Amino acid sequence: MTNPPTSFDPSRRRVLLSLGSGTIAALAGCLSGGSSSEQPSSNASDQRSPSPSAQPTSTLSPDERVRLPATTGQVAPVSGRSREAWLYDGTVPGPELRVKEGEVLRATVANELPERTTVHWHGVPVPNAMDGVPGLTQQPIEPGSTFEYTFRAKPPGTYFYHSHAGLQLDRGLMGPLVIEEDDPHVAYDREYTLVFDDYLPGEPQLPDGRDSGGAGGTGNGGGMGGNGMGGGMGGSGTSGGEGGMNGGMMGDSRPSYAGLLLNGRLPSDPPTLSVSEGERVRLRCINAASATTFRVALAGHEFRISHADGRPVEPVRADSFIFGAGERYDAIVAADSPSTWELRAAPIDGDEPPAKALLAYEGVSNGTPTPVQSIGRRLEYAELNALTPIEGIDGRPDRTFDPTLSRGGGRSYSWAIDGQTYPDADPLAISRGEHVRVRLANRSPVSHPMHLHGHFFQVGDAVKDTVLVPGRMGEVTFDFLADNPGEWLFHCHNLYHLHAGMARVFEYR
Ligand SMILES: [Cu+2]
Repeated sequence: MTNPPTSFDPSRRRVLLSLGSGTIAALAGCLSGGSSSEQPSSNASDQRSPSPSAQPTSTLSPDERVRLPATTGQVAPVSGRSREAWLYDGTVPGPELRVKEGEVLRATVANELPERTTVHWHGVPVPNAMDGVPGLTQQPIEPGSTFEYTFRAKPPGTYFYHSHAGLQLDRGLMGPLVIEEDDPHVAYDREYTLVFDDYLPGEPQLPDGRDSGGAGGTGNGGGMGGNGMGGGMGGSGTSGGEGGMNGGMMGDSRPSYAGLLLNGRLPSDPPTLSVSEGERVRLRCINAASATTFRVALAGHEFRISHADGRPVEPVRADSFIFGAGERYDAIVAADSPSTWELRAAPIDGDEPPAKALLAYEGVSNGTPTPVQSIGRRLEYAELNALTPIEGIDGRPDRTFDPTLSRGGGRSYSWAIDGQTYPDADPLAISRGEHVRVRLANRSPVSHPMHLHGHFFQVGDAVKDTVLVPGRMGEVTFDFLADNPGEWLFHCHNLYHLHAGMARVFEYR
């Protein structure tokens, strides 16, 4: 059904995928689907407080079905030091889900965890009832229960899926989702999916010791209090509070991680990306970390950035790029330098050793890999030109918001948008069809990767769903079209900031 890119060998690619992301596509069954274009209907008439029986039913018949068990299990990125993690289908990252654009995906999530959970399809503008925000778009899935997420996979692009309950993402509950293009605008011979992550053994906690809060912390309202033991973040004992920047960025924004992972592996045991001389390789880079911004560079090669957050851009050359939690970049690499080279992803705000992969040419003896010598020329947002800009947002916006991003007040660790900490925050009311402008101003010293559910937005000439707002008075303006009614979370994708209140809801019917 799809026309593969020139010189593209699907059978070969499938094998490579198993090397690339740790697991092969786990899509099982392939019912020929009806192609009704309706969105799934929902019996959740009041989505603000979904009823326990609000399992949305879908009139879409699936082309692809996958069962996605969420379980506890063991991971051992460092051999001999196995630790408990929470996993989709037993792996970190979870299985790569692949569908063709326009197909209907049905994912049956089976909750075999000790806590309630949900799954969010990051970046995909799904119907609201499929968006996976507990207490907002659905009741969380109880332990021992299942939930069927059904949606039409479009537009094509590189996405990921992850738990949206509490701090579960930082236990390992995430995996890549690829919606394949019928007609890619760039040619390539093979591809790899690269999932960047920060590895935290044990249970995540807010720095003031509050626990992970189950499904409640990201939407169930109130009651964020807790009595956890000591801070899991930074090790600096930061107790939050206004202006309480003790501990600096480490204590303020991210835990002290045990390591940084690329496709589930520490830099001491990097995954190998095999290539042949003359090939063009597509790298689908996903920042699935909970709190880490990475700088990514590849020794001896230039990136040709082809997609930002899944959306096609005019290919732009860069030696490195920086991406925050939730962002994705696809890059084409011309394999024209036979040797073994290091791909390196260094944390911007941390001191863990960079995550690594090796680009290894077939037929070339594996000598010592050449490390990244310099970061060279870095990709800037201003260089991204979307091939398909968002229609309907020319000219003056119908509505403009000017939210500030800052630490919350009070004694507990909190983060605020316009001084309010979610869920104790006013919804942002908009109307269907409106052109909405959001002018973000960052009044904190740390950067915030801000993510909007259910919509892409235009930022400069790029079309994205997550944008990094720099610290120290950084400002970013984006525009979106209100074309997908519902209640949509808008939040910082630093999991600890989100859980400490840095979220709002855009709502419209
Ligand atoms: Cu943030």
